[in-house]
Amino acid sequence: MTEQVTAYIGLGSNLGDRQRVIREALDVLGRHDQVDVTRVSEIRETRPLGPSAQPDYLNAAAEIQTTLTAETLLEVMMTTENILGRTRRGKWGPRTIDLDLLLFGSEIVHSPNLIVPHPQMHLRSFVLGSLCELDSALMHPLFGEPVAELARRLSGGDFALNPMVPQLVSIAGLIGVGKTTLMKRLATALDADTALEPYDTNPFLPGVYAGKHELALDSQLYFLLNRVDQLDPDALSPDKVSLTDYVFEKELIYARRLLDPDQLQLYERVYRLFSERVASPVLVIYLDDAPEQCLERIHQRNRSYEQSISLEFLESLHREYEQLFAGWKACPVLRLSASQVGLEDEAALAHVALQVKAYVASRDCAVFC
Ligand code: A4P
Ligand code: MG
Repeated sequence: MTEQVTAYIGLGSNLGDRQRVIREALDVLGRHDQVDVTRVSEIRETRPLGPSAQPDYLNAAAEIQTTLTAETLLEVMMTTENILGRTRRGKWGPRTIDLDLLLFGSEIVHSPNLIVPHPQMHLRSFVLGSLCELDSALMHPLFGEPVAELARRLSGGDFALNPMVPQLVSIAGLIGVGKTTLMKRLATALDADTALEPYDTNPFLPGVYAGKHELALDSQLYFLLNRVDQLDPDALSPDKVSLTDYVFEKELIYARRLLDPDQLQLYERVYRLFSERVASPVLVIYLDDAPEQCLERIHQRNRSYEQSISLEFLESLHREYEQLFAGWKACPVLRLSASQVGLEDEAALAHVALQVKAYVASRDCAVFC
């Protein structure tokens, strides 16, 4: 018999008497003499992740104490599913009961039958919400982050790893915050492709910064078309992670700041046409810092045409970025403060790289993808 461990199990049902099946699953688990069900979250109704033509789910999470090993616990969970007459229609199709082993103490397991922590729990609000209810400070042992932080990154959404789309990770944040530096360092750590912001090839940009307002539309269109080329799904690697040091939506933020109303109207029409063609990121890294700090870096790096940028301009951009990511539903947002990933801090970078890997699909994630 092994030492007592606190583990967390996710329960889901979207066929039959969902409430009753979840209660029965908890009863059956609790009757095992090496399993104690100590706490159960609320049972909540959730929209199906995956094929949408199936009934809504009921989901919950349970905290248990057990002296079983993780492997044996999984067997007990599968037997429980069978006792309850689990039926399942296809991969990610409707099922009477599904039991997932989410966490097993702080153990990290990677065997052919079992992966713990559950490899997609950090992508699912319906899992993290229930865990937060039980203990929002509960640590995810691989991420070294509390489940409340992982939940915040999802803004209530549920996501799935999908190796069939480009694994685009976009880094966003203010001018001078350190996006490009972070991108290059991450590219090495992840063996990723990069697409650099074409700021130094934009022939109109120095003029715009120097106050030539009539060049603003040209400059914005130049950036837009470059990004459309870079984010063409067919141009992005099917095998590697692709990193960019911008999000496509940034273009609208800048356009609203820099264009007059007639220019903006025209620009928005072009923007909308192209926005449907570009790849969406599977993860955004929002690198944040105080506008004052960014201005200091802009002065330090001393690109002549940037020296007229004011603190007010950076502050208003900052507000726009905050607003953009407060309501961002398209993918998880990993928020980092620039001081967290300091230039020389290799351990901090490795920690970020490890987390990024968990949000991108790889060819070897066949069990769960
Ligand atoms: N396996 C490996 N690690 C684990 C683990 N930590 N917990 C292996 C459980 N099983 C694990 O599982 C397939 C194999 O995964 C098992 O043989 C086990 O050895 P399964 O339960 O037989 O298959 P499944 O449930 O069809 O697939 P999977 O990948 O478990 O699906 P999920 O992740 O459970 O997703 N939407 C909402 N709103 N709520 C839901 O609960 N659930 C799913 C299914 C889809 N959409 C949903 C929900
Ligand atoms: Mg399952």
